[in-house]
Amino acid sequence: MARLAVTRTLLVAALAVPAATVAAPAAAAPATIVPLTSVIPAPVEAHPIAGRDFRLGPLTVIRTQPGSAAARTVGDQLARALRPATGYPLPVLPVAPRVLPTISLLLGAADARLGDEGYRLGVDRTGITIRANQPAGLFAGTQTLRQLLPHEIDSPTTVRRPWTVAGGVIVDHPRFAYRGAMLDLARHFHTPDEIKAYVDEISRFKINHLHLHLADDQGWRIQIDSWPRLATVGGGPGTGVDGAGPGYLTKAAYRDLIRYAATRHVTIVPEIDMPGHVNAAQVAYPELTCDGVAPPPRTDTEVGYSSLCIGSETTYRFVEDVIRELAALTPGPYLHIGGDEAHATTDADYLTFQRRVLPLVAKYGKTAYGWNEIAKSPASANAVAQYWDTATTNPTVVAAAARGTKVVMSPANRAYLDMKYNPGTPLGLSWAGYIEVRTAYDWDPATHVKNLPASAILGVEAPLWSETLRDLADIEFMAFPRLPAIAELGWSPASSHNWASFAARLGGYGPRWDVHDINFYRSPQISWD
Ligand code: TNX
Repeated sequence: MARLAVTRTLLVAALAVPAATVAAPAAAAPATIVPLTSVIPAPVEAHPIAGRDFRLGPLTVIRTQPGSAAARTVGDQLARALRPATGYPLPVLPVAPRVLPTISLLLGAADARLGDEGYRLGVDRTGITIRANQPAGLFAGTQTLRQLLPHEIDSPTTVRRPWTVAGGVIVDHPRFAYRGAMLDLARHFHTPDEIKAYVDEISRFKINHLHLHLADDQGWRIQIDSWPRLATVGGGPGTGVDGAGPGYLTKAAYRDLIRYAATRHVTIVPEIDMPGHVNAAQVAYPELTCDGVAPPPRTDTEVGYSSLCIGSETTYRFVEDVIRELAALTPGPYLHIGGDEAHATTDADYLTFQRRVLPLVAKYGKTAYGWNEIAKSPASANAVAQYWDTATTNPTVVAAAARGTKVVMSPANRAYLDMKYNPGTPLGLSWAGYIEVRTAYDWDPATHVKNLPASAILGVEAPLWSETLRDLADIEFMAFPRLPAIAELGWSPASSHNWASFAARLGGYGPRWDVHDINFYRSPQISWD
């Protein structure tokens, strides 16, 4: 009986692909087929259709929209993602002979409600078609497709097994326009290769912004030509927490990162934190203090003790130079100017500073973005405020939203990836509490803050501060699996929110991280496959 069923399965599989592929030495492993409903973040609609499974084979080709270089880039990336494990050549072509099994990536004629980032993915026996209005949607669709293949698809070496995708249709588009992650390069520098590796992982969950915290008390991490000592001194030896995180991005390295991220449809958001969190800048340039005396370098994790000199014109020359150079380097729309924990700046000085500095960001063509304290300033009306408060009431932010300020939700007790999972977590901090996976998942960005209308919410972001982190393995341990929880809050419809469903899908995702050596936290809240 069992043997009969197996024979029948093989026969069906053989009939589904052209004769040449049947000879492929692929049928050794069991034919696990990933359900269409297992994707993270959960798609808007997933309709399985029995009997329409597609099997990738050695003759499969990837066909991309003729004339579109961006679609071609998405096709090339998909091929590079699928070649190592399958061992198939997967050529990327503008046209494909009808007889060959084909993965088509096509632009245009897609449903309007898909917007710029949505896609429709159809799977039947002859091929897979992803259709989108824009290349970003094709990219999102290919990330979904990767999750629909067996987890061994992420193996860096060839695995002999059938590569079958369940038949049916997925229609998908994001809930929020802004879905972010943040890395803190100031407390410990992270190298361009580490940042790129993080971009690879977060873009799989349709995160579309990476915020880089480039300056703080312990270090300055971006080259600024008009103030060169910021990087050479502020990013020099002995900088970072415990003096153990030196380094900075040259302009060339920063531009290269922007290009790399753009290919993954991730926009870089640079942050220079001010008027507080500026000790490293003041060590490099003592004229940025009110008494002109350089403070000692700081390698501890205190916050709230430094301030730019609000009454000094040197301050505004410095700020404008930095904003001008950073704006010129950055194609994305946002420039983050920090503004948090300015405890060494008086309230009046804080308002004076923001009245001058928020308009400077607009002067250089960018939308100003800052931590939620900027909502205190009337000049923040056209800005974006990043909500890191742990309270669910904040009348200042609600009033700013009424003036037009948009809000990105990063409540520290939900979305901060540097908080420990539990008291035993070896890395991380706990000032905002312990954040297990369910705590990170079970909240709604649109209703989290009392009286803050959903229309004010631009999206969500998961910041990862680096006081306790050193290398990529540390980043991975804190980000995964909580980053996918925040990504789902940003992408999936509120109506799909369901802990049991998310937990099951996450459990199924674990082997994907295992197979390419991601150091994720095996939360006891999840039954890992
Ligand atoms: C608060 S949240 C900070 C950072 C720290 C972080 C550590 C915010 C805007 N400021 O300076 O690195 O806590 O969790």
